[in-house]
Amino acid sequence: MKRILIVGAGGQIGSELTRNLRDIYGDNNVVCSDLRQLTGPIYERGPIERIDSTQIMQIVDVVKKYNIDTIYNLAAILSATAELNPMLGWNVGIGSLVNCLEVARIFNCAVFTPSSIGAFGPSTPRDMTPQDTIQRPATIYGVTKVTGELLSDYYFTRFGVDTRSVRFPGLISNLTLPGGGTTDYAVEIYYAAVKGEKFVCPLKKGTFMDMMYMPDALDAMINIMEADPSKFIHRNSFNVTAMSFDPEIIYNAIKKYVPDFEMVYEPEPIKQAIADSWPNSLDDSCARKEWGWNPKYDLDKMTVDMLTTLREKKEKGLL
Ligand code: NAD
Ligand code: AKB
Repeated sequence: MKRILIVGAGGQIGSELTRNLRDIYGDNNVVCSDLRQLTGPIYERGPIERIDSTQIMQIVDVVKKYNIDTIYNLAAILSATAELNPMLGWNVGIGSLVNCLEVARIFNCAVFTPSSIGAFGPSTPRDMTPQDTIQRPATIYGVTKVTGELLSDYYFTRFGVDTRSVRFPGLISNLTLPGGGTTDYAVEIYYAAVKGEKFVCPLKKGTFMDMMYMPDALDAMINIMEADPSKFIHRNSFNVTAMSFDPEIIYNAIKKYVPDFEMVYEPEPIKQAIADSWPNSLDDSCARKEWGWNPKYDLDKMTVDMLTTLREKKEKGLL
């Protein structure tokens, strides 16, 4: 049985990954940690530790204490927030990664660190972006992601550390709100629809980006770490996607079920510039071939599930 440490477990992904990993590997085999205090039923099912992942000894102590063999490194500052404070974006993204890799090298752990569509830039082919292509991002977030991909491959080839990763698109979920990303609008639009509010869209009509529903993202993170590595040609990092849309398409998908829903456009310059530098759609055929990536949710299936779940939360007074 794996002994797993999640670093940065308090965020949009970590809150759901903690639950799913504990369902599979057992509550006491999954240690969740974050800089912030973790409270609530999902976290309290098993061990909780406070780790600032920019401090290597804090990771070392927990890895030794629980005999950890697998690290999910989720600590980062997302694209729009990092653009407002580039040094913070670099220090957290790279500090956490380097520390996790060093600890993994010394204590023989596997490491998963998500990359992003943010690892691409304006000179990358925009449509059906290939697995292996130009990566010259125009954001500090993207610079940390490309660095992370290279460092993770280096630790594998140089030291044999079992590093694996996917390039996530925007993730849509309904448990924990996203924090500071460019794709956050695609989550916020569902909350507005269910609350009966007019949605103010921070991106222009025609701004296409890849997206994915959280259940598929969780499967990606768990399946890639379980995959037979003898089939890998790539490691850090695989393109994965489930759908591509612009604000108008997701608005109309929601309007089908919420006919009086209204949206206006008020583009935010930083988010718009970031989104304009990212691909419209990814080619994820290498992930499909090398470890069986196969998402289950398209836009309509995700929309029905998001609206149902958020309406239930609203009825319980949780929205
Ligand atoms: P998030 O911002 O919701 O969560 C990040 C967590 O890291 C937070 O709980 C925060 O408290 C924690 N953290 C920050 N600094 C820390 C530190 N020094 N030590 C320990 N913890 C610290 O982010 P997320 O959406 O859950 O993303 C997780 C990872 O997935 C990041 O690497 C992100 O770049 C990547 N990713 C996310 C998306 C997405 O749409 N959510 C898409 C692509 C890639
Ligand atoms: C962001 O918008 O910063 C993230 C991402 C796609 O990496 N959601």
